[in-house]
Order: sequence, then C-alpha cells, then structure tokens
Amino acid sequence: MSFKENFLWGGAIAANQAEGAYNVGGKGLSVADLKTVGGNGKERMFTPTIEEGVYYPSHNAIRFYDNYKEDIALFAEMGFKVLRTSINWSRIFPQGDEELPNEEGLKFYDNVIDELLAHGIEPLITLSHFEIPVGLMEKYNGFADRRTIDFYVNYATTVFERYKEKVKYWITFNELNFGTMSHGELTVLGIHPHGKYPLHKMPNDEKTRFQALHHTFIASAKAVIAGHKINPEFKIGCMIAHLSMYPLTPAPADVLQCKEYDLLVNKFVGDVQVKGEYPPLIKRYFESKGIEIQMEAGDLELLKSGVVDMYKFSYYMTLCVTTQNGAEASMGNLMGGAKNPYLESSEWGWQVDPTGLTFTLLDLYDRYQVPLMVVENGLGADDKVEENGAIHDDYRIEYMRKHVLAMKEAVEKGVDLIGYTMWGPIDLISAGTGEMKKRYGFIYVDMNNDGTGSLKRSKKDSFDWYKKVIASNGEEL
Ligand code: BGP
Repeated sequence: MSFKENFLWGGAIAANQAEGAYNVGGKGLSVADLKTVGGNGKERMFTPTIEEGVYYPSHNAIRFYDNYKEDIALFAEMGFKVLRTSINWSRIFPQGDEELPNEEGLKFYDNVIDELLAHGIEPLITLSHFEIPVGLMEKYNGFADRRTIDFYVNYATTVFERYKEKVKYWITFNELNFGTMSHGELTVLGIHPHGKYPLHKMPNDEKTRFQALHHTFIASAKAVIAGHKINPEFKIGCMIAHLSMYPLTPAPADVLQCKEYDLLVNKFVGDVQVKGEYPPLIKRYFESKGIEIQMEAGDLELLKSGVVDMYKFSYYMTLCVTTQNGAEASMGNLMGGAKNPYLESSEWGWQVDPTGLTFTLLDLYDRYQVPLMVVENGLGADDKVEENGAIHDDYRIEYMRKHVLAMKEAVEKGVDLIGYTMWGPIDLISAGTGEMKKRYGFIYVDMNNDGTGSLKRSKKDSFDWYKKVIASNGEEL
C-alpha cells in the first residue's frame, strides 16, 4: 500500500508572506501589513498605522506579485501537482465592506491561476490566511461583530463565482484554531490588539474571542454552503494547525491535562467544521468560565449543513503537556509546551517528530473519517550559500524524507490521505517572526532580514530531491 495514484504533491505559500505589492493595484491594508519583524522565536509586533522608517516585511515580501511566472515555472519543474496559495482579501475588497470587488485585484489572481493551470498545477486556494482587511478591524473589531460574517461571505462568493471553472480545492480560514488563543485574535479574528474600536466597545477578553470564533464558524459554514451551490464539485476544507501533544509523564494528571488541551486547542475547532457541532465537553468548559456564546436562531443548523468536505492541517512539531512546575520549556508553532526528552529541536526550537505525524494522521482519521491533507509541513532553517552558490540543505531533505515516510506508514494503516503541500517551497517571510532567514524552501531567495538582497531565485539541493519524490509518487526518498 502506498500513496494514491493521483496523490496531490506540492507546496504551500500565503499571499502576505510572498506577494509584496501591499499597496499596488487598489489593494487595501490587511492586518499582516501592519506587522513588523520580531526576534528569534518572538512574536511579530503590530503597529496600528504605518510609520516612516519602520520595516514591514509583508510590504515587499519576495515579490511573488511580479515574479509569479518565474516561481510557478520552478514549481512546475519540480513536478508540482498542486500549489496552495491564498487570495489576499484586501486586494479584492480593499476596506472589506464594499459591495463590489476591486477588478484589478481579481485580475492578478486570474493571472496566477491561469499560469498554474497552464503548467498543469491544480490551485488550492485559502480565502483568509492571516489576512483580514484593516478596515474591518477598525470599523467592526473584525469577527467580534457579526456583520463581518456577511462581508466574508460576499468576498468568498465573489471569488467562488470567478474561479468556479478553474479552482476545485478551497480552504475557508488558515489555522482557525489559532482563534482559541489570545495571540490569534488579530491574525485570524481581526480583533484590534490595542483595544481601540470606535464602534464597538468590546473588551479583548476570552468571551469576545470565543464569540468572534463562533462568527468565523458561521462564516465558514455559509461559505461552504454557497460554494457547493456555485459548483457542487468544489472540495472545501477546514485548516487546523494541529498542535499534537503528549503527556510529559504517565502521571494521570498529565494525561488528563493533555486530553483537555487537545480538545480546546485542536479538536474543538475541527469538530465544529467537520461534524458541524460544538463538542459537548467544550460547552461545559465555557460554562465553567462564564462564557456564553450568543447564537442566532438557525446558527446550529447552519453549522450542520455547512460542514467541510475534508480536513486539512499543518504539522511541524509536537509538544508535551504537564501539570508539574519547573519542566523545561520548548518553543513551537503558535504555542510551546514542555520539552520532550526524546526529540531534537530545529534552530527555532520546534521539536521535530515524524512519528508524531503518523500518530496525528491516525488520531484524526479515527475521529473524523473524512479525507485528510497535510497542507503545511517543513523545516525552518538558516541556510548557508556556498561560494559557488550551492546550498546543501541535507537537514531539510532528512526532515522531509522522515515525514513522507511517516505519512506512508499512516496510509498503510488505512488513513485516507489525499495530498501533501509542504510549507514554503520558495523561501518567504516567516509568519511567526517576520524574518527572512527562517527559510523553508527548495528555492532560495536572495533576501535578508532587513529586506535587502537581489531577490534572485536559486535551487537548493532539496529541489532535485523533491522532484524525484514527486516523480516516483513518494517511492524514491
Ligand atoms: C503556520 C502558518 C504559515 C507559516 C508556518 C511556519 O502557522 O500557517 O503561514 O508561516 O506556520 O511558521 P513560521 O513562519 O513562523 O516559521
């Protein structure tokens, strides 16, 4: 048993981390455009307005906006079957609440999608990848206000209609479970981080956050329903940052805590989008915290009829959970945890765990029994360019080989896995830190942390390796 014949091999990028041209072609500002560079492993800083002399990594990114033809040609050379990218909402609706879309923004995505199709690459489009128009944040406090649902659905419907003959695979929100955490408020929910919202004086607290998250659930469900009406062949997925976790010790208290965190951080959002209902245990959790989700009549039915067709997730690392004080800490994607003594970590402190991917695939398939797709996975590393221009990223090849083997093992055990889009096939801006030197790509981009560099693209050793993996459908590793 191995990967399916039509297994979707490819890579994933996101508009704000790749495109640049943040104010070109009628584009409005998105929340990502107000974020500056952070430090190693530290969160990126948000400034409410653009200040002269401050460096905002998304403003130029790696100029995919101008280079998309060259970049797509390189993806095609590796044999990509699929490219996951996002549409930047604020290119289409610059303020977020306009009735009619910005034609110039759509034109750019017409070109990108046509270019992909011309190379036989299937587009997989994320509607919101950490990109909510700043206008919606300022006027409505993002998804804290129910009206934002309609703006999102109008945007989704606009692009579904436009690309109904060209795009089959969609994701409604990137890493929506990030919305369960306080630092996801701005990024996925569009809630103003400094508590300044002229129209709605809602506090930035857990109640607001979970209310806003409920609104994204409704927005996602309405988009799924609308999408299936526009084209019943659409395959629309959720996207969860699966933060797989283990109890640090077999102490029952650690095991119990781990189970509870897994529900709150991973399974809650997955259940709502895949099963169409709030899991019963999360309702109790909310009650215990005095959180009451305001629902309108019909919300529960909407969640049920707007379930996604497949479960898509990102997987980079695992973390450990413990009730004990003083355990050594580790960094991670979106959240850290206790350090696992059995695992090595990346340069950015993320614990590398291929077996954890097999475990996660089994866990998810057992729970949901819908097709799964790994839509992000990879190793962020500070690559060195040799004098002759070569980049020997054998550590990346090693990381990916082990993760592909881990997927294969899950497939052998019966998991329905339909594809793999590794993260950042071309170096791009880090979402977590805004750095450029945290590189994931098979393609090197000559650009530095401060935005200087020629932007020239060159192949790393991993480029040919991945080409071979795709050509052999995951057999030659
Ligand atoms: C995910 C995001 C991506 C991506 C990736 C790697 O959480 O969906 O946008 O950037 O993580 O994270 P980082 O860029 O912080 O290394």
